[in-house]
Amino acid sequence: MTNWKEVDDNIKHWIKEAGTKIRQSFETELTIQTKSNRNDLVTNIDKETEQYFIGKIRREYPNHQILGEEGYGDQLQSLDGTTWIIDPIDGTMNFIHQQRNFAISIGIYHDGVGILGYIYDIVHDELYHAKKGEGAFMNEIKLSPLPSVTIQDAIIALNATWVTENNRIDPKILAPLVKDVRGTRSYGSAALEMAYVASGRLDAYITMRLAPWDIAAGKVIIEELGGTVTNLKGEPLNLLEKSPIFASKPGLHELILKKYLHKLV
Ligand code: 2AM
Ligand code: CA
Repeated sequence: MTNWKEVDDNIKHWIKEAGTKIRQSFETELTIQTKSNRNDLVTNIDKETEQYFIGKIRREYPNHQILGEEGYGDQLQSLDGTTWIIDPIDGTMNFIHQQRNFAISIGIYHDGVGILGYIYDIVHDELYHAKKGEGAFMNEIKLSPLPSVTIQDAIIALNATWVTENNRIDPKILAPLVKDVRGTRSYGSAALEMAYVASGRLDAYITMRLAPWDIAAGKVIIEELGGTVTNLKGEPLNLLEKSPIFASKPGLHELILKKYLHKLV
């Protein structure tokens, strides 16, 4: 049996240590490479941070599986057993260009069920964390269950890409939502955008194609607060695949599905 309290203590310690190293890297020159396209970036710090976590996990928990964005973990066939899903830096473009608006994201699942979630905003020293059934926190502040909100009063996170010509969604579907809400924001880090839904800074977040490591932690934290994380049709996510994401306060989720997203085929 896994001692989740011990896992929680270990992760918090490792995340803070990794955060300190990342902050120190601001003083050094980054090695930057591209992956799938010229805007899909990775640095030596992304790679070193993932290797740091994997080294720690392998030593303490040799029977656990690891899925990491930079590929130093395992090739997962299923979510059976305990699985760590890690993004060493979510928002790498922001890390490189802005030195802010990026985060470490770690979710731990047992037999496919989210147990622990951590999103660490290194620059602001804000650690969002949750354990299933035991509450969600920002640092030591307990977060409140998410209340509902009307569309007119909502601030949603949405990238402008999705209301212009693109090859993932008809821009006519989300443009009316953008007009109807109080405001839109785009931070460029899925993990932080989900942490902001959890903390109430945002009311919902919609995006078209995220990987499991972008959302594994955020899903645990938001769901612990009564929020909902699905694909754009309101269906459950498969954490072994890339997927569109719709994370929201509870009542708002149904309102947006019914009024705007039902047009998706
Ligand atoms: P990353 O920085 O870890 O790559 C940017 O809008 C958000 O989308 C970030 O969370 C970013 O994560 C993620 N992202 C960028 N390119 C992606 C890709 N090709 N597949 C999945 N997620 C991606
Ligand atoms: Ca990343």
